[in-house]
Amino acid sequence: MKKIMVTGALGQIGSELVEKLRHTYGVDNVLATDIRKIDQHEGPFEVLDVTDGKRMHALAHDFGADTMIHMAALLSATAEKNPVFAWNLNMGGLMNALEVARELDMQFFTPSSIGAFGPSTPKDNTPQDTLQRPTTMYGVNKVAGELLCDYYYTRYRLDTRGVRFPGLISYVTPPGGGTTDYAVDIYYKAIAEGRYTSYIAEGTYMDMMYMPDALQAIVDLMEADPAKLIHRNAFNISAMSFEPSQIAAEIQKHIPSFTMDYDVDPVRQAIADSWPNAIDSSAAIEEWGFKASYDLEKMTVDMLEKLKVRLA
Ligand code: AKB
Repeated sequence: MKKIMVTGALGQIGSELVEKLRHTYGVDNVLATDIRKIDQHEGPFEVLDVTDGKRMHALAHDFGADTMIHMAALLSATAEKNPVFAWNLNMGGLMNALEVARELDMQFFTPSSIGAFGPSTPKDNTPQDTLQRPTTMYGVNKVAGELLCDYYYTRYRLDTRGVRFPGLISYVTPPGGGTTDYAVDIYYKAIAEGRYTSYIAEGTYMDMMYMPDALQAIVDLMEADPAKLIHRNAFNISAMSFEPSQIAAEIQKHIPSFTMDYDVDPVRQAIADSWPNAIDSSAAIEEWGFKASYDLEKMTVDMLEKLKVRLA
């Protein structure tokens, strides 16, 4: 049985991922770590600042971890507010996690993002291997991270794997500081207030995915036959691409009185404008069988149903 250490375990992806991994591999085989402390946690939990490489090594060693899932990072909009801090956390944390994985011979996963692309990247059907000249600190971190993971594989044969996540939508843990967060907020506001003001302009397409598909993708990639992986790190994966008025229209099918207006945030809009409209996931489909079960319609039904219960 795998022994997995997760960093950023209380974040948007981490909190649900830990639950899924514990369900799959056993509660005691998954060590959750985060810089935040919480009073109650079901299963092993340790406080960890990922810039502290020594503590990361000690925790992984003492737990007997054979797999590192490194999730701790600042998202795009927050990184733009404090680029130096973002570089130190995103790159320092990743470097520490890779070094710990190398020293303890662990399998390794870390996510990249559609943020690793920039304005000169082809916008539609964005290829797996293409021009990557991002204009955000987050994007610079993600490209550097992709290269670093490739480097650890070619130089040390460390079993590094990763995907480029699109915007992730979930009813469990809200995201913080991302550009795609509007596509989560809109569901909360639709139920709580019956209206939403979008900070992203009409006509701005971005790739998105429902959280259960994202979690399954991590497990599937980590379990994939290494002989079939040509890319290993930074696989394009997407489940859908839409712009704000399309998600609003989908919500209106269930809440006819729902309305949306716009108050565009120039910083997040500029980031969104620099990202692709829709990426091509065919390398992930061919090399390890990536598959998404939720499209916009199915996700909206589930989000509204689950949120109604949660917000009641
Ligand atoms: C963000 O918006 O920063 C993230 C991402 C696409 O990486 N959700």
